[in-house]
Amino acid sequence: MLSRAPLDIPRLIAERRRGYTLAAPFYRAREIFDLDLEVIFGRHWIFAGVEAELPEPGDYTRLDIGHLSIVIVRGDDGAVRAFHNVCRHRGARLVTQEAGCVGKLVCPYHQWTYELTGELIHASHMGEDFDPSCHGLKPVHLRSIGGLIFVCMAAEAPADIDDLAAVLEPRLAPFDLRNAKVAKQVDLVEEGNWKLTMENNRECYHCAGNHPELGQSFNKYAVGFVPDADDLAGQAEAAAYEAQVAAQVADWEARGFPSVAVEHLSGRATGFRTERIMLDGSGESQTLDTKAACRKLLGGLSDAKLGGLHLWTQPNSWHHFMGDHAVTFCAIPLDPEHTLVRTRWLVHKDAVEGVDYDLDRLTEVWNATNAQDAALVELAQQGVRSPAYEPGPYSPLTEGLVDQFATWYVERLRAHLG
Ligand code: 3BY
Ligand code: FES
Ligand code: FE
Repeated sequence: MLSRAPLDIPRLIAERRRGYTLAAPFYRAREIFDLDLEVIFGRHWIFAGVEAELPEPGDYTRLDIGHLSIVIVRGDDGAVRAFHNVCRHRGARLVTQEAGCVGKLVCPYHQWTYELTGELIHASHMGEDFDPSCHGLKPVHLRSIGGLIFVCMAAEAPADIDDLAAVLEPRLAPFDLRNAKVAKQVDLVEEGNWKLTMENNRECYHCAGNHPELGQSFNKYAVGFVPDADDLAGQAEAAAYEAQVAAQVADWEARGFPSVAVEHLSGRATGFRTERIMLDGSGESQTLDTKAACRKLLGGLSDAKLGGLHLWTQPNSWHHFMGDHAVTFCAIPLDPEHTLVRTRWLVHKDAVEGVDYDLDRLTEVWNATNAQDAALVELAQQGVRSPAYEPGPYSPLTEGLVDQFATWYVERLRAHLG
């Protein structure tokens, strides 16, 4: 049998050069994938979904990340909680459906029954000495920030989630996402490592060549493009755009919509970046004609021309919040070379399909863009499988956020390994 020396992960981490893509094993090796689950997904705040998918008490969703499985459920008191999806009897998987609505959580194996608060309320034949109060479901940390659900499976969760909450709550408040509804959810499995999915998301270097639909609603300058030093026409165009942005941002801020960029992407456990960017055309939405896709605006908004509030979080999400709808994206590693990208489109809870919005029009830009991104991620994965692959340089002009992602990732592994 062929034997292979174990991967020297600390050496691979030490050898990572800032400004360069990661070495191939980071995108391929089972050992590193397992470490990613343990350290990155097991100990950091992960974007898990939205409150809007759990409108009623008893509504739950299951989220599997590798061998980790959690259930997120709304209690009778209206609070949303998360638990490890592991029965406290003999450890069976408790919730087997992806989503549903229940009165109690009942284990299919021997019917141990848990309250929606995790408390064990029924376990037959366990004898007199059995103490149900010691056998409640194991809780998972959960924070809802403006209706976005973040979970952390570590015993002690990183405290800097507070910074994300402080920045984001006021930005998201006008959209009232807790009372929105999920108009559509689409799951897409990308044929690539989760880090290639995230790297692809963190740059728009690829947008001009690949995203004609997305290109209708925002241009390269809106997402960090910087022209080369000798491109004088580009420099002038960028300067004109910057002036327009400054005026627009000042107007938004004056009207009570925080918009300036806030960036804490690396050097901390809970990395994030947010900025309200200008949209092209009528400036309302990421639709083919740049006009609102939903007639009923989110929250109590009266003006759709609010640009797009972007949010990027390490390690696994990105979002666009507009006056008429919001789109959230959640990346979940499936195995070293496959990643689930779950996209949710949110509209006002009273918006009626076919009356206030047309589902195809609402979803067409990002359905097209996601398919294009999936094809690019697959190409990248195919490339890193070749022995000819070696870490390549990120563009200092347009791929700064990609470098921040890779840097954050390596920092977190380094912090864990000591
Ligand atoms: O969704 C994003 O945030 C980035 C920027 C534009 C393209 N890309 C998918
Ligand atoms: Fe759940 Fe037995 S394993 S009731
Ligand atoms: Fe893309």
